[in-house]
Amino acid sequence: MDISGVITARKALFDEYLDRYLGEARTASGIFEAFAYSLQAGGKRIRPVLAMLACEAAGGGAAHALPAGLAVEMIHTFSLIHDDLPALDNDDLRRGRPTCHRRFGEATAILAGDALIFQALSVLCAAPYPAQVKVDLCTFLAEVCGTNGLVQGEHEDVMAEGRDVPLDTIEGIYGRKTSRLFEFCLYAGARVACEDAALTRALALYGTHLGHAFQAIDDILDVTSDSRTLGKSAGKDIAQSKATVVKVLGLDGARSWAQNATDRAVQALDGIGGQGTHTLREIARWMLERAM
Ligand code: GRG
Repeated sequence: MDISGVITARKALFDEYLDRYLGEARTASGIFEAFAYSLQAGGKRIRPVLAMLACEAAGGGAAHALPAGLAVEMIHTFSLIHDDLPALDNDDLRRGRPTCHRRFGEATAILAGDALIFQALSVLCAAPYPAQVKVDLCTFLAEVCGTNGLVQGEHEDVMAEGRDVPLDTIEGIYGRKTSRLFEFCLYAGARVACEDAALTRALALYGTHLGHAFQAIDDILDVTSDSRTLGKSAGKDIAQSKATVVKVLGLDGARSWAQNATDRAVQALDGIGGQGTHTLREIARWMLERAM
């Protein structure tokens, strides 16, 4: 299977949809300019792609997951803008461009990030999904972002800087700051396509383990790659003494840890058949090898 072809095609569908959305939503404001700058800066779009693939695995068409994918990419972009702020990671480079606060100033970046959260909810509420599906998506999105998700994970990540923390603490941080949003992507793609709760749960669990592997590879690349390839500052984890699996296990140990998480992701799909889950298995293996 040409897995990069599968990803490229879904990414192109998403980028077209995003451009259309921004064309229609455009306002003559500094906030909108910063908001669109960060959303259109590129990025792998792996989260919307996963939502589309989950939708396909659950019997729907990829395009049906686009509003859910856009909402999740907005939340992800918001989290990157805020993560890059001086009070958090204080970064200058993101997606190959100056970070939002470097380009527009800190106040505008904070507010553009805030706007992305609310626009994400607005996109979900306006989506052509049944009312109950929209309620389920908004409810779950709030859960994975809140005090048992993204925000909590980011706080734990910042608090763990410079400290010696055990592996299970790092697993908890990865789970909340990265995996919960992956879990949401898979959940959302399945939820908009079907009413099969067991299938939706299995896909969401795949997303959880995949998120762990993804974050571990992100941390490995921070050490082994360079800023030009990654489009963001490499080498920061060691400089800031971040709590990562690389710090605790070394590079080889971190690779095995990512491999185990990938195996668990693939196992979560056991018993589910179809071409769609075959693609998800392939993508999990492909992600282990990613170079950016
Ligand atoms: C209020 C929802 C909310 C969050 C605020 C700032 C913050 C709390 C959370 C940030 C968490 C964070 C930065 C996690 C890192 C996850 C990660 C691996 C990001 C990189 O993702 P890629 O590689 O980036 O998919 P691209 O640019 O390709 O989209």
